[in-house]
Amino acid sequence: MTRKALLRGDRALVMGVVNVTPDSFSDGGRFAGVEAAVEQALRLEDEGADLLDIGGESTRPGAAEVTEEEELRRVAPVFERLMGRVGVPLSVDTMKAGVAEAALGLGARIVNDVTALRDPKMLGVVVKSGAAVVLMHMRGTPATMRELTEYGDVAGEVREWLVDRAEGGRLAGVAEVAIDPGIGFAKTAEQSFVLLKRLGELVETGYPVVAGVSRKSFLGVLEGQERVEERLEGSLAAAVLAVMAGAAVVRVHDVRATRKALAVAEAVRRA
Ligand code: HH2
Repeated sequence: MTRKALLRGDRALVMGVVNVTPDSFSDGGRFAGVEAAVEQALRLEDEGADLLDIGGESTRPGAAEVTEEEELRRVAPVFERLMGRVGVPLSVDTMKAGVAEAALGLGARIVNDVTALRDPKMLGVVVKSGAAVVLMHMRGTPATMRELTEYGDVAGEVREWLVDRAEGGRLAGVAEVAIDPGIGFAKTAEQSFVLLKRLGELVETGYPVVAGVSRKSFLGVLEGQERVEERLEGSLAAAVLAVMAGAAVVRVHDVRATRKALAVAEAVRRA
């Protein structure tokens, strides 16, 4: 029997973000407690999320790294409490193999790795578990990435790098691989707009494409969207553009509003 794809549906999927962190850029601290994170996850499912992405380490520019112990202390109880209570697949947003392994043992079915398997143990963990994986492009670490934005052709280089990582994962036996250009990760605002404009080139590779545009700082260069709280409409516009370019999944904070905006995009695509 073939396994049902988790990262591709008959329409674009909405992945709701649940940050169990004190310092995430857009909602840091709001859902840091276990109960608050569980409630937020259930709320996002109710709003129509197709997938839930749970993370215990902020990757905002300049963010401090957290230890594996601390990250586990944040996310493990959230997975424990959601097991059996949510109907949608859960994803763990982590760059650490130990955290991924624990979350997979607690019901996660997707590993969202912003470093695309940089931890040498991550590939083995993902293959063994049969989990799906999201491979995102970035350079350096959240602490250093703002200085690492020199590219000749950003869209071409990101595509080549992602295809290389994705092929490696596929050949090693990963059950399902999706790719993500990592908008805002070692990218200037201008480069992020280029990546969104040329997202179709990633779609052409045949891998499902995940796009994370929600509330990000590239939107903040536009008038009236400087503050994170002012970026809902821009985030929706960016999500629609990503889906019109063929993205399979959009990773967002505002699930209900995104589902409504994407219903228009889907209706136009089908018309
Ligand atoms: N963006 C963030 C975190 N994880 N994963 C993927 N695949 N793609 C993204 O674009 C992406 C991601 C940053 O957003 P957020 O989780 O809200 O912030 P923080 O990292 O500060 O917790």
